[in-house]
Amino acid sequence: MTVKTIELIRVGDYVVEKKHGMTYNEFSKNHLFANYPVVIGDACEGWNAKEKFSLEFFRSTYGDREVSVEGQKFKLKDYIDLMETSTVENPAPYPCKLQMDTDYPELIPDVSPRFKYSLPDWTHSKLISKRFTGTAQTLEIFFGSPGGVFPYVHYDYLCLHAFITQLHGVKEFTVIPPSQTPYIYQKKDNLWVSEIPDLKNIDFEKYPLSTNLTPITFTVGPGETLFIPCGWWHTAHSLTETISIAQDCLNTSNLSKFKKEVFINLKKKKSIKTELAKVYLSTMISTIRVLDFFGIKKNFKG
Ligand SMILES: O=C(O)CCC(=O)C(=O)O
Ligand SMILES: [Fe+2]
Repeated sequence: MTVKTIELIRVGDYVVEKKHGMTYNEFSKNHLFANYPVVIGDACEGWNAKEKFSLEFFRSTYGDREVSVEGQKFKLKDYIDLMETSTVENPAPYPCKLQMDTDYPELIPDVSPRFKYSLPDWTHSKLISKRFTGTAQTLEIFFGSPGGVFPYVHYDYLCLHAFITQLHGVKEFTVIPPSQTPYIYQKKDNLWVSEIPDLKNIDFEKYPLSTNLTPITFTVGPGETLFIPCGWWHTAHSLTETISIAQDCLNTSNLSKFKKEVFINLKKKKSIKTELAKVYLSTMISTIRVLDFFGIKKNFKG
């Protein structure tokens, strides 16, 4: 099947395309290894979650579960009530996230089969010890509502790739290429987070280099999946009530950058143990590259 481009979002030299019917080959060449974003129009076809994951479903099935949103604790049903009255002027706190792997594993079949574009993925491989991935959350459900703004501009922790699928509602995303990192004012202690609080209202006196930024803003709607490659700065806000699935991914295409990020974290505590950890990680990464070579080859047929 040939790729059908349905829409182009052009900002300066940058174009983010929306594509249907993309082969793995096309994705791998023009997006995964080119490290270039794309909106995939049909990645989640076949997921039960498209029909099943409604606010009503979460209210009736998990309403009494506790969620923590921006430091505040809610019962999920009370948070959903807040979503329904959220406005730009008086927004519900955001983001409300559910960790699927640990807290809602029974819902994973509803976001399966995992789409081919996000495979292979080694984030949970035994070869990559949890010591390196630490607090990285790699499969989450997000609830949002009008006025709900992601609290910071960032690239995903440890340079993982992100796939964000809109099951319901519309989100506006802004992305900035990694080449513009010198203008983003990285936080000294968290290099993956920008100091600039709001890309739409930048204080150019405080952040003079940011005049060089060319943010690309576009919307992602129901059934669409945004691929945010590693190192791309981004943020998002909900234009309507939204339910999204965010999934991270690690493979040959981002292993080197992942390793660099892990080494930066390890450098904070210098010891023989961390030096050994570095050698161990390097060996595991070489092993994954070999395994991936065969795995990726398999996907090329798709
Ligand atoms: O959908 C959003 O609000 C952005 C989520 C995101 O970028 C993240 O969790 O890393
Ligand atoms: Fe992110």
